[in-house]
Amino acid sequence: MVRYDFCRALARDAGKLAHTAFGTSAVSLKGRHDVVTEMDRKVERFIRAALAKRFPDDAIIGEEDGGTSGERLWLIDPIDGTANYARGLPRYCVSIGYVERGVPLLGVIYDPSHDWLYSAAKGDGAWLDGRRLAVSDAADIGRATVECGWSTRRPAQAYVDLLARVMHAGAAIRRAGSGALGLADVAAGRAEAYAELHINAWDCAAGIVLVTEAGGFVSDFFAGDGVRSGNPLIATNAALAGKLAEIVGVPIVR
Ligand code: LIP
Repeated sequence: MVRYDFCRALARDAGKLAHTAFGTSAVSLKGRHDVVTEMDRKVERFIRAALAKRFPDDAIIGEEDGGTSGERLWLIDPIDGTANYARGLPRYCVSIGYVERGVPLLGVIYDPSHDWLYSAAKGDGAWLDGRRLAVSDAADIGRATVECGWSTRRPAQAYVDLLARVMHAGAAIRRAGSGALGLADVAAGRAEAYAELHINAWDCAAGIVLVTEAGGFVSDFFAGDGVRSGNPLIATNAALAGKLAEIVGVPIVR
């Protein structure tokens, strides 16, 4: 598991770098409510350089500098939850996913604010540091918490309609600004589901491996052109998969 060991150490090192400018990094806008900081770009360059040196034939796609896909592909979000990071809110992470021939194999998410390292490799389980993770076993949507990720990539009304469906189903909603940490929470059983009408591959590739290795179910994010164009996403447990698929309007696979 050379790549697994390497990216766990790399995510932690990248997170330590990110935290040196927590809440103080220069901020600019890529679009409405789409924040980027100087440190986002610096951390992505740091991660790219390390991966390119160690695995020169692998492809890399990152949120800030893009890239082209390949059989061996790293998907990087240098700072997920940038809007929180920029304002000094301790809810952000480094997310590194690895996909081989279209199959998500590795996921590492590092939360520098808590020094928490989430990691998962296909077939090896999902972990928070040394603790094994498992999704919630809740089966009642009326007792569930569903994090509904949001961005301006879909119309506001579509998001409002999603919230209405989730709440009318009886669930509590959460929106905490980091899709990767929202997926880590599902893997850790801290939320029953994560749903988003559109999310990018760099945001969710690592979290998808975490959730499935923690016994959860996800929608087929990598179908079609998911790697380059993103897709809707649901991540939840077996008991609620059908209900979430109905609420969000997206089929769920394993
Ligand atoms: C985040 C994504 C997610 C969205 C958040 C935020 P970023 O990405 O993980 O899709 O719900 O609002 O956009 O921009 O912080 O890396």
